[in-house]
Amino acid sequence: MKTLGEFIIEKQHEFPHATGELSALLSAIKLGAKIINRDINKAGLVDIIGANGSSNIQGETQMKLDVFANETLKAALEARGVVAGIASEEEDELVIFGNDKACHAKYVVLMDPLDGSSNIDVNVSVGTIFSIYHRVTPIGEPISEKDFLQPGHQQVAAGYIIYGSSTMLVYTTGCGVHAFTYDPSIGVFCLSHENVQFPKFGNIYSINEGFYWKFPVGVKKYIKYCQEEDAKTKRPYTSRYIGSLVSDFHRNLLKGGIYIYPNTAQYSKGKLRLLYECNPIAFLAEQAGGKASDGFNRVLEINPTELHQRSPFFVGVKSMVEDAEKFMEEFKDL
Ligand code: P6P
Repeated sequence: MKTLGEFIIEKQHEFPHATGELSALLSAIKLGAKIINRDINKAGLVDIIGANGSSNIQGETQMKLDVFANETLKAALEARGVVAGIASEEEDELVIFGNDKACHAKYVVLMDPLDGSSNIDVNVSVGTIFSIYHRVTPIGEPISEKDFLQPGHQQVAAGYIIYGSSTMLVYTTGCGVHAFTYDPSIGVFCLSHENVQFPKFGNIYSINEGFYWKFPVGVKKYIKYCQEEDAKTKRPYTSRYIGSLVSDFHRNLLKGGIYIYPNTAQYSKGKLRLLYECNPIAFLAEQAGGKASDGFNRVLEINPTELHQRSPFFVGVKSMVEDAEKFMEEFKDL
């Protein structure tokens, strides 16, 4: 059994200019994940948090779990002194850490502290997504938005925690994708999947077909392609959609599939956030031999202009994403 901590230290030499700071950062995320995991598992036992943050059975004012997750990760990251600041789905503006180490900290972190949190009340898996960059502002100067508005290919590390039937932490530093399963009896994440790769072929497609009539024509054509009978390409594919990006991506990573959230009538630029949902998942996908695009272009090459900007997202088995892109290209003018 190899723990996440041991693995990070062991792999530290793979990371250029390894000074232990990235290891400390990943350990902060690990600590935050353990605390969030504890409270998510309790969510079924106390007065459920839900959308209104009602009080719990102890009579305390219960934070909404996604707010709690945000505060927990922020505190864990600030305490280590290796992060200059964060951007989060739960924060309208970027958060510059005030401690005196922050000005000299090397990294910035972007995160979706609890993606899919609306699923908690119905006991469906949810996740934390994180993305790590080197700051671009010189050490010693206060960071600014430009430290966060970097294209995804500049990521130093990225990953997610999935709070499901078991809790897993999956991450990459650009040297493969590695997954760790939490053992609550001893409070450690243990290496369970080293160097995870997508299967070469997949037969699962994940999309909210409720929006079918408002999808781009290329997406409609790809959905029908998935549903056609063709023994050679093992179609029809299976439709699986949990409504939790981390859960759908994790299943597709292990079993072989594609996840699509295109632009729709409600979300003209797609629903998912580029910086802390699409980019980290895209980094993992490419490291696992898969592909991630906005339907036309590589997600990791999009130059961000706003912290919370959205993007259409096609991610999964390389051949499946390429098939979908072919339909998008063929019908792009319709
Ligand atoms: P819809 C959760 O809110 C989320 O951001 C992703 O985790 C998930 O894949 C998607 O939105 C679900 O959106 O519109 O299908 O409910």
